[in-house]
Amino acid sequence: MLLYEAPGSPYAQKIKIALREKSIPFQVELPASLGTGRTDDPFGIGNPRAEVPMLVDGETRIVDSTIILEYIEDRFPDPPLLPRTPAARAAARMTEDVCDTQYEAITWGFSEVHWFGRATGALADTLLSAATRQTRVLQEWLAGRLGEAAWFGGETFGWADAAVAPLLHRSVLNGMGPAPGSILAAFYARLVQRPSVATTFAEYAASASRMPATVEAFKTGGKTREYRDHRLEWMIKSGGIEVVLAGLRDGNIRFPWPNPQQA
Ligand SMILES: N[C@@H](CCC(=O)N[C@@H](CS)C(=O)NCC(=O)O)C(=O)O
Repeated sequence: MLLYEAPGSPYAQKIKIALREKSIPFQVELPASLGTGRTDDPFGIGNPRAEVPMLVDGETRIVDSTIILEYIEDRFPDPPLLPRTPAARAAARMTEDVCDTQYEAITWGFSEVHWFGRATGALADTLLSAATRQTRVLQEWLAGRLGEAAWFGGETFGWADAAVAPLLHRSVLNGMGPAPGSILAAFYARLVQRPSVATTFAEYAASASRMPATVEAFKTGGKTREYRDHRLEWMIKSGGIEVVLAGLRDGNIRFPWPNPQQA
């Protein structure tokens, strides 16, 4: 199986953790066209939004990390990542959904300011303090769902843990990790010991040296940032509508497929 991915993508990290938990061998490829929205290469086949992750399994091509996770669980049921009871399965999916939407948007917003320099001065302060406050809300919500359990699904590492891991890790790297001594800090300490997670985080760390070149490609290399879904919502609700307007004016942001300019 081939996974089109980017080591820093939390959605791709979720899939790599899941594949590793199930001991499924896979190859990875970082698409050269990522960040352009172009679909004229193999990565673009069956992937109109040109987003990672995309899983290729023979003739089957699947996009969207939640749908990929469902596919992996259906195709390789052992060991299961979803818990057994309908209620617990729904709980795992709800945790994943919040991580993929609200939590991811916060970490993305932080990067837009910190790495991509979309805001400076007072606007940067506004956006970063919004990210800090919202991260706290999300982490409190997660701690409430975890309770005293070792993992989100109970005693066994599973679906929700794979979804939480990349976002919690990103928060830690951003200096917004859980409070020392908290339930979530203890969970994070367990998480980084897990081989599937440790390998995935190590790949992310190894890719960090490419970050300045990535940032440059978005400034001068014809790449544009995709302001999609909850990310766009985050930027606007957190006080960054000017960032969106400047990006549109300067032509360095884009919206998802279909392109409004397309015939
Ligand atoms: N809903 C999708 C979101 C995937 C996504 O947004 N991926 C980002 C990387 S983290 C991407 O590929 N963006 C395309 C781009 O920036 O051009 C999923 O769950 O897989």
